[in-house]
Amino acid sequence: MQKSYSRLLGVVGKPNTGKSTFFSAATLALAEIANYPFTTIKPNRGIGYVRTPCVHSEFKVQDNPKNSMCTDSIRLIPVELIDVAGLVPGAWEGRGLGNQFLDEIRRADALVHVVDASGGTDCEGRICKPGEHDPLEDVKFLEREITMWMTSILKKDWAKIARSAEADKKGIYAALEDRLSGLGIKRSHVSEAIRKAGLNADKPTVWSDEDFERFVDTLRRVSKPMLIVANKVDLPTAQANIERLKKLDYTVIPCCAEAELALRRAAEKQLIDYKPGDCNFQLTQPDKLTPGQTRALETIRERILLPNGSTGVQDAINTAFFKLLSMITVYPVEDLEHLSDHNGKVLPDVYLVPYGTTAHQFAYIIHTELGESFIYAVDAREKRRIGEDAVLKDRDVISVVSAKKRA
Ligand SMILES: Nc1nc2c(ncn2[C@@H]2O[C@H](COP(=O)(O)OP(=O)(O)OP(=O)(O)O)[C@@H](O)[C@H]2O)c(=O)[nH]1
Ligand SMILES: [Mg+2]
Repeated sequence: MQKSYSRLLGVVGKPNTGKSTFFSAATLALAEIANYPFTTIKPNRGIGYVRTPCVHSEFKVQDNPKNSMCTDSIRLIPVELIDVAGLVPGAWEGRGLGNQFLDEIRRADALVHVVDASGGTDCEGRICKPGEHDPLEDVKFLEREITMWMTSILKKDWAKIARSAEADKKGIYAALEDRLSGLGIKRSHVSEAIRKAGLNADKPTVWSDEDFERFVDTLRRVSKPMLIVANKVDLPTAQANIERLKKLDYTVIPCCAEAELALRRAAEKQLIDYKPGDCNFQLTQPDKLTPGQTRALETIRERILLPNGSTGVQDAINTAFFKLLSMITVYPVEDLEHLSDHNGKVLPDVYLVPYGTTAHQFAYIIHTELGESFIYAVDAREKRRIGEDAVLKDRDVISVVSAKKRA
């Protein structure tokens, strides 16, 4: 498979909530998991997958995936995940393991906040009586940590930034884009945050402290969109908390990371037939399982998969890309008749691109040269030409016609 992971998902939260378990389940990379805070110190990086029904069955062709995988008509598109150390209140000013871990998520496009929904770990991740800790507090705390971290980066030269933005006509968008590019924050994020916070972009010098705080908080929401993974749903105290978490302004995904990890490992050993995100599994080699393993798998089926529809791990990754980041999948092909590339590989690649991407922008995403020599594109489903400004749709199969023949 080709290696091009342009998207990064950050797995964040306080210690001991199951971040590394979620990460391992999603990537099958080995990460240390233990029932105490700060098990993870160095961040873990690995490859997880966005799951989408492949277009090959609709077009009635056999595909030869190159930049992704396809099993049973399910396309799995690689994305990078980073599992960082747990954050404790005050991390932004150096508490716990400090803010180096916030720095690890600079490049993240979106965040998955893993919460211990059972309320069995206190605000610093120490074990407490299940139900004793309120996970809603963890959501507030994490928002504050990230906002304060961004504030600390911006605050020290804010007066200078604001003055020079007004003086040299460069404007606040360009000034902030320069200052924040290291955090993966783009000009579009800055302008959206200023608009949503209702601030005057021409006069940043007159923003009050309160305006500045509102701006940074909005910028956090816009540039690091987040969903809540309500983990440990297998524990009895989780359900009531999940209902309460759902009242917050976030997408909440009930999850049992431990169950997903067990299923993925069993599938890897070919003991069960299970794909990430499936609502059920089949035992393929029941005689190879011990009675204990069979019982554990059946418990997962009855307590997690059947009532919840899935373990939640795959849903979280898909929701991050399709909902938080509003991405779509587009399949580029060169030969329209065979839906293949120039080597005859059928539907080799699929790209995750933001909704709103035009045919011309898509050509640039495939290759700068293809963008530069773009003439028009053809929609393989409708078999018709589309112009450079045509906005692509999810599951489009597109052939770009350019002035130059691609190497
Ligand atoms: N009951 C239950 N326990 C879980 C689940 N997921 C993880 N755990 C347990 O929670 C504990 C912490 O898991 P980790 O994955 O190490 O947590 P972490 O958030 O990475 O912890 P730090 O690295 O210390 O920040 C371990 O004992 C896991 O087995 C789950 O879905 N249900
Ligand atoms: Mg960990």
